[in-house]
Amino acid sequence: MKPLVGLIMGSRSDWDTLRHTAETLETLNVPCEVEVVSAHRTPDKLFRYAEEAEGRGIKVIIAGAGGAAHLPGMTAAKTALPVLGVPVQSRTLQGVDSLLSIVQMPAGIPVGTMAIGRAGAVNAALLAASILAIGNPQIRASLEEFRLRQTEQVLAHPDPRDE
Ligand code: RP5
Repeated sequence: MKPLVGLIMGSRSDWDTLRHTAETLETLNVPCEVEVVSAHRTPDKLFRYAEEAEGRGIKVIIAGAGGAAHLPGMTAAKTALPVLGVPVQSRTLQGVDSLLSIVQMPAGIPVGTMAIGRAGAVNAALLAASILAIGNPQIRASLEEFRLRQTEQVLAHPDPRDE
């Protein structure tokens, strides 16, 4: 299956967080490509990636980065595809730096900013799937199934003391 989501991250060290995005997309049967693309260390590659993604059939880009996290914003500046940004929890500032770098885009170039860390990584996959589901009944069905299972799981274990 041709990838519909482009999952990029600033460093291999971001994979611990962004693997939750890849795993959630896999659960939903949404094909994705995964690549390290750094705004700072490989700026030319970033431009190429953002310019070529749509032509390859990518519909949504998820970009995760930490610290001075320019990757989502710079990617969004070079493509008309929707870009979702995942702030990676940094060691020094616990990801508040990443969050503010990603969320505070000046008017004109939007980045859909998610929560810091794992929650944001999972939700980026779910939001990308929701966007894709507009024109794809299979992905819509996968999303509905995911929510149903989640609800059932909570209802099946109401006592927090149970294992
Ligand atoms: C950012 O710098 C990356 O997204 C990563 O979160 C952070 C640290 O990168 P490494 O020094 O671990 O490669 O560009």
